[in-house]
Amino acid sequence: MIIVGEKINATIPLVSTMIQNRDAQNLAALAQKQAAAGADYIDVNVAVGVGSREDEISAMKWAVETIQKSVDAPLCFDSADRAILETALDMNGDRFAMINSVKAEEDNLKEIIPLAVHHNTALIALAMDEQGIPKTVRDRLSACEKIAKACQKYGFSLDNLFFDPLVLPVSTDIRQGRVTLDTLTQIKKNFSGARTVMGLSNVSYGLPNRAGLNSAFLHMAIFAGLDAAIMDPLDQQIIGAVRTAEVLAGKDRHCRRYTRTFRRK
Ligand code: THG
Repeated sequence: MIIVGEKINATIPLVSTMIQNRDAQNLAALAQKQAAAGADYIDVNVAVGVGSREDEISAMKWAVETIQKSVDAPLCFDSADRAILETALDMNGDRFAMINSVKAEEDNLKEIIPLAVHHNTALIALAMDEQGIPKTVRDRLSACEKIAKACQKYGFSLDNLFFDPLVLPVSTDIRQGRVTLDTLTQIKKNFSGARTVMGLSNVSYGLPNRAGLNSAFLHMAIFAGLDAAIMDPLDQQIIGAVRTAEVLAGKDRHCRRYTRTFRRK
């Protein structure tokens, strides 16, 4: 499984402060710790929510420069704003990267997919459209269909696409766990070559025993065809769940990663 480390995200108060203070030492450490814990990509979201778009552009430039100096892992640029993504990709240079994300909305597809083509990146596509996150599997698949058509139109290979079925809290709608899992299954069935990714922790929002729920959901999702997860690689319980699921789903030859993870303890 591909692990995208989620910790460099301005919605986390300590990280927001780091970004605003241009605290390079702690930001670099956060990138290094995630890479050492097994993150294949480092997600980068610098939208602190105060200041102008120019401020966010300047924060992204600084963050990419700082993180690149400290880790070799490719970065996953997390923004809905084309200007921010463009800045990040220009700073990123020749290194491989991932764009997070595009959705099934005409203007957004037209802005983001050509950017991914131009910079030869991987791309996360959200199973949603201009009206938001659909409640049903069928409508989420329609959004994916629209995105796949746009990829074909702009010459972006599905081999570099990661569909995100989207995760909503089961505390507000008990059907949502199944909707995500069934959407995953359908995506793998309908779009050959495309891979899947999701942000894990939203499922357990508002409930106790979050790590337990997140781990169980990860097991089910890997069985349904999940290829990548945006998650906290510093959380030992979740990393344990990843390695355990890989073994049981037949995705860890000779149980190597599993043994390496649990022998150390
Ligand atoms: N899909 C895609 N991108 C996404 C999401 C998704 N990007 C944002 C988000 N969802 C995933 N990223 C985060 C980042 C931080 C936290 C949650 C999701 C977070 N972290 C707390 C912390 O580190 O302090 C707590 C971590 C925990 O308890 O597990 O809240 O769905 N494409």
